[in-house]
Amino acid sequence: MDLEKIMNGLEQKHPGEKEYLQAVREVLESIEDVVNENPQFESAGIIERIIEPDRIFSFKVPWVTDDGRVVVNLGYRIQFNNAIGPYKGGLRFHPSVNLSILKFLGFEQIFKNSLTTLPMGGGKGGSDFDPKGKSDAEIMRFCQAFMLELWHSIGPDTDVPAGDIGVGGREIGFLYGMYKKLAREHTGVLTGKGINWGGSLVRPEATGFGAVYFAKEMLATKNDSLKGKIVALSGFGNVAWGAARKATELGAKVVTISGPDGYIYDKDGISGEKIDYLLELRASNQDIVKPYSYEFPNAIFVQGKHPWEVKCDVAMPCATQNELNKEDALALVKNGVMCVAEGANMPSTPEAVEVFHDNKVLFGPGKAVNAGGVATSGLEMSQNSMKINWSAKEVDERLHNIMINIHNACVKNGTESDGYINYVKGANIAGFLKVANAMLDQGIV
Ligand code: NDP
Ligand code: 2IT
Repeated sequence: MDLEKIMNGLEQKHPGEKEYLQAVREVLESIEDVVNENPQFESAGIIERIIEPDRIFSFKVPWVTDDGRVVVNLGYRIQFNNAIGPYKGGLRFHPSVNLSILKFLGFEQIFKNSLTTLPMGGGKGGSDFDPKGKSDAEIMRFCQAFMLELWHSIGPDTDVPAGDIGVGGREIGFLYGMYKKLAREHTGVLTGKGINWGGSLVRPEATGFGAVYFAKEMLATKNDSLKGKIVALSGFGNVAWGAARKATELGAKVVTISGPDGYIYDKDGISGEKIDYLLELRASNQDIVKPYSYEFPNAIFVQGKHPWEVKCDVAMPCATQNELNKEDALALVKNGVMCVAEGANMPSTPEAVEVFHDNKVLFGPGKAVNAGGVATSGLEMSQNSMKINWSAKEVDERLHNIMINIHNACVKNGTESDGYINYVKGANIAGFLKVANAMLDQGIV
C-alpha cells in the first residue's frame, strides 16, 4: 500500500477537510503492515473504498424562533460503511459542525462499531445548529424540521442515529416523535430513547462507564487499579458525567471538569451531589462551568485553560476533537500521568499521541475507550427487535464484558516486541480486519 499516494489523492479530492484527513491518516498508518501482508485487500480496492463514505445527505433546516424569526441551518447524514450492519452513529448539534468533522466521526465509527462485536456499520450526522441559549420549544421545532428531511433516509435496518455533542435524551425524544408521525411506525430507528418508549437502561451512562471500565483494564496490565487515583476529566457533558460517576465508584478522585470557558479544579473531588450538578449545568443550555465554583466554593475556576496542567494519574479527555495538544501531553507526562483514556472522539492531536507513545504512557484511543456508548446502543437495538427490556444489571454486565473484549482485541493486535501495548494500532487493526473481510465477501459494491 502506498500510504502517501493515497493520502495525496484524498487531500486533492477533499482539500481543507483537516479532521477527516487526520483520522484517515492515523488508521492507514496503523494498518499498513496488515494490508501489505494481505494482497487480496489491495486487489479488491478495500482501502480506496473504505475511506470514502457510501453517500452523504446534505440539506437545509429552516425553523422559526420564539420571536418569529426564520433561521436556516445546515443538516447532514453521512452513511459511511454498512459491510457488517446498518449504518449506526450519533448526531451532533454544534456551531462548529461541518463536513470534515462529520466525515472524521463517521470514518472512526466504522472501526469503533466493528470493535464492539455487534453488527453495526458506521455513520454520523448533525447540524451547525447551536442549542446554547435556545428554549425547549425552539429545540423542538429545530429537531422536527431536521427529521422532516432525514426520515426518508433512515430506518431500523438501514441507518440508526443516536446522540452526540448537543444531542441528548430531550433531542432524541423530539426527533423520534416526528419520525413516528411521518413513518407511522413505532420502531427502533433511533437509540438513546426514553426508557418508557423503547430506550435501554444504562444507555445514558454507558459511554462514561465503558470508558472507565476500559481504563481499569489498562491499569490492570500494570497490576494497578483506579483505587486512590487522581483523575482529570475534560468536558461536563454526557460522557464526562458517566465517567465521573464510575471512576468515583471505583475509588478514584475526579478533580477537574471543563467547558469552553475554562476548567474547574476541585481538590475535594467531584463526587455525589456534585456529579448530579453536572446534569443541571448541561440542562441549562449554557456553555460554561464557572457556576460550579459558586455552588461549591472550595473549587477553583481557571479561565480559558484546559485541565491538562493539573497533576493527575489518569487523564480522560471527554469534550471534543483536538482538545489535547503536544504541550498538554508534555505537561501531563511531566506530572507523572500513567494512563490517558479518551472519552471523546480524537481529542488528542497526533503530536500528543506521539508524546504518550514515546513515553510509554498507557494510551487508549477514543474508538476503543468510548465504544461503550454505541455498544449499548446496539444492546438497545437488540432489545427493540426482541421487544423486551433487560435489567440495568444485565445491560451493565454486557457492557462491561464488551469493554473487556475490546481491550483484549487491542492487546492481541497492538502489543509491540518490547511488551508495550500500542492501543491505537491494536484498535485500528482489529476494527479494520472484520470490516475488510466482510467487504471482500460481498464483492465490489
Ligand atoms: P455533550 O454535549 O453532552 O458534552 C460535550 C462537552 O464538550 C461539553 O462540555 C461541551 O461544552 C464541550 N465542548 C463541545 N465542543 C467544544 C469545543 N469546541 N470546545 C470546548 N468544549 C467543547 O456531548 P457528549 O458528552 O455526548 O460528547 C463528548 C465527546 O464524547 C464528543 O467527542 C463525542 O463525540 C464523544 N462521544 C459521545 C458519545 C455519546 O454516547 N454521547 C459516545 C462516544 C463518544 P459546550 O457544549 O458548552 O460547548
Ligand atoms: O461517537 C459515538 O460513538 C456516539 N456518539 C454514539 C453513537 C451511537 O450510535 O450510540
